[in-house]
Amino acid sequence: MAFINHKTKEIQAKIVYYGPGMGGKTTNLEYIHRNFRHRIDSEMVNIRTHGDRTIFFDFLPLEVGKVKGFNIRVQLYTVPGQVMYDATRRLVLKGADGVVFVADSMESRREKNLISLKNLQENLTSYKKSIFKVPLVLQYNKRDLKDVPILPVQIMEKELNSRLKVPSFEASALAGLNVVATLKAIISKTVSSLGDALKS
Ligand SMILES: Nc1nc2c(ncn2[C@@H]2O[C@H](COP(=O)(O)OP(=O)(O)O)[C@@H](O)[C@H]2O)c(=O)[nH]1
Ligand SMILES: [Mg+2]
Repeated sequence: MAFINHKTKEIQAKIVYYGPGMGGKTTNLEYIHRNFRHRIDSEMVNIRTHGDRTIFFDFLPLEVGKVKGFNIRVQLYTVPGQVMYDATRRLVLKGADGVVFVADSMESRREKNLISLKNLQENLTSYKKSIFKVPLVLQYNKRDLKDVPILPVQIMEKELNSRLKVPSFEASALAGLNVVATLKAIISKTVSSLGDALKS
């Protein structure tokens, strides 16, 4: 559950970018940081974990405004992708209010996407959360690639999203295609789920 400050009337929500290593999570956040600098009130914090990067920074989305008199502040995080960093990954996932799963469209990463999605499910389960209930969107990244084979979107939908049935976006984090659409979708899902939680 998000951090609620009753004094300042502020809710701090945590959104985590998850997915296989090298899929484009950090590139998503770098694009957001570059293009929304005026709305970001902290410098990008960049923690190196032996070559991989776990990044987080505060983000204050305008569209969200208030929910029940509370200002919503969103923090975006990425996790390290490599299998060996599962402990770090699980720690970053802790308390996540929303998750973006960044899948790699490269054919050669097909299996890696499946393994990572399964790992997300297991790590959510370890926090007694269900992948079917957590606010989640999928991003099929690297659609811009021309020199290497990429998977048709229909196949990615079938393999990754046939049971989840969450919003999905074809994207290029490198070119900035649908990076913001992905972000808006997860913010909207996260905020409405927080709104529901506040009601109950
Ligand atoms: N062609 C292409 N390359 C990308 C895209 N997104 C990320 N990359 C590249 O993929 C590599 C891994 O990206 P990174 O964001 O560090 O992946 P992460 O491990 O998921 O954080 C880098 O060389 C990026 O430049 C994309 O949309 N298109
Ligand atoms: Mg990264």
